Amino acid sequence: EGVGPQEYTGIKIKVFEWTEDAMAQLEGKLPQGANVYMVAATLRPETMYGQTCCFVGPSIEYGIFQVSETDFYLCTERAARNMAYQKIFPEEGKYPCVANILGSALVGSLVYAPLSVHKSGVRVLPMETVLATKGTGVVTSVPSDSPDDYATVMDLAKKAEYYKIKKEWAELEIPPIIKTPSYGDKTAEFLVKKLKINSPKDAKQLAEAKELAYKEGFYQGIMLIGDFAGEKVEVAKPKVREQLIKSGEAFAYAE
Ligand code: A2H
Repeated sequence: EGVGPQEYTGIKIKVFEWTEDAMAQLEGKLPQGANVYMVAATLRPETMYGQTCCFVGPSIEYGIFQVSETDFYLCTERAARNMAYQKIFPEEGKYPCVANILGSALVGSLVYAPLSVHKSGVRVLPMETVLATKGTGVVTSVPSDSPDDYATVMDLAKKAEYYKIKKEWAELEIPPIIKTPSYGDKTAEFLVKKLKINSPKDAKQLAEAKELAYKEGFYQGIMLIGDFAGEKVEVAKPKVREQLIKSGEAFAYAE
């Protein structure tokens, strides 16, 4: 990536229904009433209204790390270690792990994505292209504005049986979040079609789409939803980030 640190927003996505598989693996490892948050690293906090699912790498190993008496973060160990040097855990350099779990065991869990229009929750779904070496290993899905996310949800819906998921989990409504002069109000869909992207594995075209979407969204985009509707993305982005951090639904995370 570019020079200097990447300033992510760590979005706290609370688990409120584990899969049976996850429940069996976590049995006895979490205290009664524990809050577990999957932490998704994003560069686009202003798009969080459009979250439709939460991606994990099915073969990535995650840890569950204790941040307070009652609260736990689910992410890669690598990310937890970084967080421990950014005052995210109470004791500098410490990130107590209470359990490990494979991404595939989390697929199907019901989670609450802050700010999302889908208030009754979204599902954890598999994304093969999640890198264990970047961010937290958890990626929140915003198919209106991320070409990767759009290509992935389309593929998941098309091959639901193969992925062992319910088709409808990948087919939550995609609300328009940002409008731009070149791509309309569904930037990702527009670019995926324009660049003839057929699969989440079309890495080269997706990289191009990502670049175009980011530039146009950031410099030309206007918010269509939320407290900053009508404002430029450039202006709204730090405001949405601040709001999420103030409400305790997110924190700053750099790497
Ligand atoms: B972004 P950079 Cl709406 N593996 O968030 C693969 N992708 C990852 C990841 C990982 N381990 N960790 C984070 N990401 C994704 C929103 C979004 C993002 C939108 C549009 C573009 C976009 C919703 N998904 O990213 O390599 C996350 O997806 C394109 C720049 O560190 C994160 O922001 O530059 C972004 O990639 C971080 O990518």
